[in-house]
Amino acid sequence: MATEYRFSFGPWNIHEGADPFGPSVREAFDFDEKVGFYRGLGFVGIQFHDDDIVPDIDDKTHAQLMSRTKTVKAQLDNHGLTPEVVAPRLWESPQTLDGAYTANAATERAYALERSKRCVDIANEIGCKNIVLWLAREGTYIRESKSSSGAVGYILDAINALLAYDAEIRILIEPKPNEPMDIAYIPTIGHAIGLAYASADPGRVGGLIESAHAILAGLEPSDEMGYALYHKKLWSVHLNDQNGLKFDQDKAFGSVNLRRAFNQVRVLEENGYGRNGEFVGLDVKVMRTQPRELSTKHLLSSRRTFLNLLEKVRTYDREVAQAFIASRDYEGLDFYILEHLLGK
Ligand code: 3MF
Ligand code: MG
Repeated sequence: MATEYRFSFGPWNIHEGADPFGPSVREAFDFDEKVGFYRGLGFVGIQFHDDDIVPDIDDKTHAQLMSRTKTVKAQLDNHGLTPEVVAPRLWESPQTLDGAYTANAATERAYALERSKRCVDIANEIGCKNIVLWLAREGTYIRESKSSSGAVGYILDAINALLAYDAEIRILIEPKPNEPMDIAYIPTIGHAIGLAYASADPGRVGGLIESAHAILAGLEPSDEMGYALYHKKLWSVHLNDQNGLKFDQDKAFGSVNLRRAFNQVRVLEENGYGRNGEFVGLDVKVMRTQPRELSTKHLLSSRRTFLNLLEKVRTYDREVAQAFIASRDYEGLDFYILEHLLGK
């Protein structure tokens, strides 16, 4: 039976176009409008930051968090949407200037853990077991400011504390090698999976791979995915594209390198990704030049590109490929794939 893929994105993927050099260029869609777009674009899953669900979390009581979460849950039910993941936003508070779990100040590390526990409470209330940790500020601008070995211990302590806080949640580490930090402590999926095995409950710690983050680490995203799939730890993906080593671009999936995108789809498909309920998540940004009423096209096209490439994965002739492999004619295989992708 062919996998029926389910797709997700986060509300931040519909945005106003601000970048570090210029302000917003489009009026925002409010959250209610955004949740209304999902089904029409072909998406059934929604990714969240904790404060996408409850704005200004730090100023609210537990009762207020739960009440706002219930409202959002009702909206999701109305639209037939599943909350795929919830991620604590640990990079905007004045208390995470020096990192979150790895801040040098104990009070700041305590804040980060407390905020993460609130994220778990929100996830529970909305009916989601997947907590994503994008370790945005766990790293350094200069090496001498922290202990790199000690930092690993701090991150692991936080993960273990969250596993102990809730017996059901799973933690998905989303590695990224840089930005906002000069250098991050958990730059690749190999690092993340090392932490998973060192944790108090390895079966509940896995990863989320973003294509652009792997590319920024100088790595091939499909191989990174294969590595995590072997360990049965690829629990989500953020598909997108990236034009070389520069700022994190979050371009539409396949828009820079179609063959690299083809190989991500191939590895997911060949390893049964999605059969245990995993979503095909996107993390894409629309171009700053795009008019507001056309500012969801990157989502539509990224999903369509996945499906178009899926057809290419399902229709390339394995016997032909196998014959090239058996005779070690990789030049032949290379050209066969190119012609297949070009529809020849
Ligand atoms: C940063 C990212 C983030 C994370 C998101 C979920 C804005 O490079 O990719 O998206 O995916 O915060 O943790
Ligand atoms: Mg991402």
